[in-house]
Amino acid sequence: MPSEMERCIESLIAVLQKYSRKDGNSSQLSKAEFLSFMNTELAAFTKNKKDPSVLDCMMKKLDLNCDGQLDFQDFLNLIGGLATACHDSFLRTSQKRI
Ligand SMILES: [Ca+2]
Repeated sequence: MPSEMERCIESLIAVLQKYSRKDGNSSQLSKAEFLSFMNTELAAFTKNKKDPSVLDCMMKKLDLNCDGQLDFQDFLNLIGGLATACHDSFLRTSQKRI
């Protein structure tokens, strides 16, 4: 039986692959795949962003080697940043309760 952490890692890989296989390089997200991923998997985040250029900016910032594709490390940087923001928000909420 995989541990909870091992299942989380498997999930990260599975989600990336689900979107990265749609076109071009099957292990990297093109811009279209990135938009599909964000609008499906992180819809709660994207629907608050009324300016569509926010996702363009995110893609450019994440694409460190500027090849128009997001590899697994770029993807982890995105998830890490969002997870950090969620964690900070969780800490702020729990501190208010004390
Ligand atoms: Ca791809």
